[in-house]
Amino acid sequence: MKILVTGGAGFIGSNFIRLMLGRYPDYEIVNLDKLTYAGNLDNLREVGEDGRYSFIQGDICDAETVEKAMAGCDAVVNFAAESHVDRSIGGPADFIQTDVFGTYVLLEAARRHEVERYLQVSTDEVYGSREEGSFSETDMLEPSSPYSASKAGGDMQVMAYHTTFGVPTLITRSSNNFGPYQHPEKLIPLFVTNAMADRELPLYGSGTNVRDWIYVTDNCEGIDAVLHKGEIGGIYNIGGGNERDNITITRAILEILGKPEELIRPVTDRLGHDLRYSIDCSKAHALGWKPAHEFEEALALTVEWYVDNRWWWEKIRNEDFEDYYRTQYEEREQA
Ligand code: NAD
Ligand code: TDX
Repeated sequence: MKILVTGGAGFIGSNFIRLMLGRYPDYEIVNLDKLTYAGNLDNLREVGEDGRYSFIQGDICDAETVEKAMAGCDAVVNFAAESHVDRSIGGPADFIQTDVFGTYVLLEAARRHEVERYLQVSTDEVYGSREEGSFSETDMLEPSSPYSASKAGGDMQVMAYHTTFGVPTLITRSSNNFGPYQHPEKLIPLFVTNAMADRELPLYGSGTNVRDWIYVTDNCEGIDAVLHKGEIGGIYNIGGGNERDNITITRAILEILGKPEELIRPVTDRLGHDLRYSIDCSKAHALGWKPAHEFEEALALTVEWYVDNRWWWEKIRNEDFEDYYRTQYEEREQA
């Protein structure tokens, strides 16, 4: 099988490429990635020399580039997206462009190339927040942020291309991923790398917002299961079953690193901050997939990875990142 992976230089996409090349000796992977601030070829150092892997730098919104990249591919797995909620609040345009329009460009090409499978990597955030119970795949979408609204827009295009044009689509909606190669703008790597430098941990609002955390390779295995065994036209929730509030995660990180709780700094809340995400994953479980990692152990492994791989994140936490960070937190304090 030859798979076009888009956004493969990001956090989850790079973990997925590694998994697929390791698991399927006769598969080929074409990675199409724009290399935005979030794309990083360091994430794929080990596979760069593999003859079954090729890389194209390009934008999924550019029909000509997509056309060339998809030639000869049997399947498409779309990870490419603007993915950070806080950035979407600061500027939604890139989110609508990539997450909605880019998805449309890929679907058009998938339709023309008659690919066997088009898998859209989506998120549990499209359902919105709920205080009790869990969302199933048939629940309505009530996104809260420009990010989740853009992802929902992408999902809707995917569903329409299946119904109208018969494109063989699949959608996975996963919960919050964590693990190696996650950009330090996101909660866990931000707090780990801040705490390592004895910097404060900016915890939004009351710290009681709940996310369901999944170790990244468990999500990648879920995507693999859906790609190979999912019912065409189907949507599959992929969750870790690890609901934790942010203050619990923060304390756990400090404990692993042996740092004091005085580093926790409550800051003004994120606008439109969803209180709780929760998904029912019985459909994905019925495919034979289950997450393999126990949360506390996987968190400790993740912290250890950031401790051992300063070379990776110190390049990313550069001047541009520190400028972004200052704007984020200065604005929060002033609010
Ligand atoms: P990421 O931000 O780490 O990576 C995104 C990648 O997409 C980057 O390599 C970037 O360069 C690339 N990209 C962005 N715009 C592009 C464009 N126009 N053309 C080509 N490439 C482009 O994101 P991630 O955390 O790895 O998330 C991957 C996917 O999974 C996203 O679709 C995201 O919405 C979804 N998702 C993420 C999580 C999570 O917890 N991280 C949870 C659920 C779903
Ligand atoms: O500095 C912070 N302080 C803080 O309290 C940051 C960056 C986050 N938070 C809170 C906000 C959330 O409640 O931590 C929680 C997790 O935040 P993020 O890491 O930004 O993730 P989230 O907003 O939940 O979205 C993530 O999971 C779903 C990904 O970024 C999305 O791409 C994915 O769809």
